[in-house]
Amino acid sequence: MEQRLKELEQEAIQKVQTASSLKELNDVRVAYLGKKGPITEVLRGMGKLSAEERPKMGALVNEVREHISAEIETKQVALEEQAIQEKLAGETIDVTLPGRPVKVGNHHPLTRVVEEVEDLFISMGYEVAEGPEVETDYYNFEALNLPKGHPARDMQDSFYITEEMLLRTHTSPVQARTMEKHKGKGPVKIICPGKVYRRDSDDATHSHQFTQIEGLVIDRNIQMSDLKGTLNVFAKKMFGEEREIRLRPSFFPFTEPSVEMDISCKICGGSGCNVCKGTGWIEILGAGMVHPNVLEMAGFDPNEYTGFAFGMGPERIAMLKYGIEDIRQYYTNDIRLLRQFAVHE
Ligand code: FA5
Repeated sequence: MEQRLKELEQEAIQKVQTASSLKELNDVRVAYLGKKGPITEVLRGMGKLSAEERPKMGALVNEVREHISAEIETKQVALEEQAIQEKLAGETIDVTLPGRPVKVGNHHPLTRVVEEVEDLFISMGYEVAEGPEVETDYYNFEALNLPKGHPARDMQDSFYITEEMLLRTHTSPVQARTMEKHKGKGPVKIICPGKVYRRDSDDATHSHQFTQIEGLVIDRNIQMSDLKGTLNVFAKKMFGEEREIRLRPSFFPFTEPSVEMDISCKICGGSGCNVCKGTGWIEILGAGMVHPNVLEMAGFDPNEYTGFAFGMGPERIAMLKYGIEDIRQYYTNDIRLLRQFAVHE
């Protein structure tokens, strides 16, 4: 029996020493020291021993069990330490490695132009106003001196939703809405960027959905010279100090007089080229003095107040600024075009 115990001790200790994980070690513990293990088995056979041998053998069994337990404990500490070291090694960070480059998005060229125009006008005391894209016939046309059946409605072919509702064809309805809110009291100084929709056939310079930025100023003694001065500041800030502007007579039912503004061609400096079709000038916006009928319909007294308004197409402006040749490039979202506008700051 003593011999058998010694063998079991040797065997168990060898297995403890070769255990490579805490689980394996626990399996050894259960196998040798557990209730169904061989040592317990030996204890059970002690009944057959003589009275003198029994305490001797009992002491030996305890000694073997303690020895195996002590070995297991020592191994357990070693395995736990090893596990910690492995975990630490796995989590080591090499702080000297170069960082992984983070791909940063950038603003769409149209967003950039809109924000640039907004910032400029905010710096001149304007507020940014907004209005709905699904608009009533009243604000899109009637409140702008374009009653039903007016021939000038044909200038802006429209997407109607019902008889009275349509997708706005320009940002000018925001003028009428803002003036109404002021209840006949000036001053009003707003800029209004937004999407507009027209039943135009898409080509290099036309889109059925595009962007406009509207400007409106109403106060006492506002004159055409204020409009011209404002547009001059705008043109020079957006396109450069050397650029000239030219106002040409035009027609809009909601302004009187009405003008279109041209800017001197950046490419040829005014001498005439393909881009400006040989004229030296490129048209970028429509503008004029707010029509007295429009003031009156919105609750302003035209004898007390005057104002000017303008509406520009940021697509056209961004084309000129960045040399984009086809308006459709804004909407196809080709990442190669967009990447050219990455700002590295
Ligand atoms: C208007 O829409 C007037 N509401 C502008 C205005 C406001 C005049 C206030 C007076 C006072 P017009 O239809 O010309 O005007 O459009 C203005 C600008 O929108 C044009 O100069 C052009 O840059 C742009 N635009 C017009 N149609 C399209 C289109 N289909 N695609 C892209 N841009 C367009």
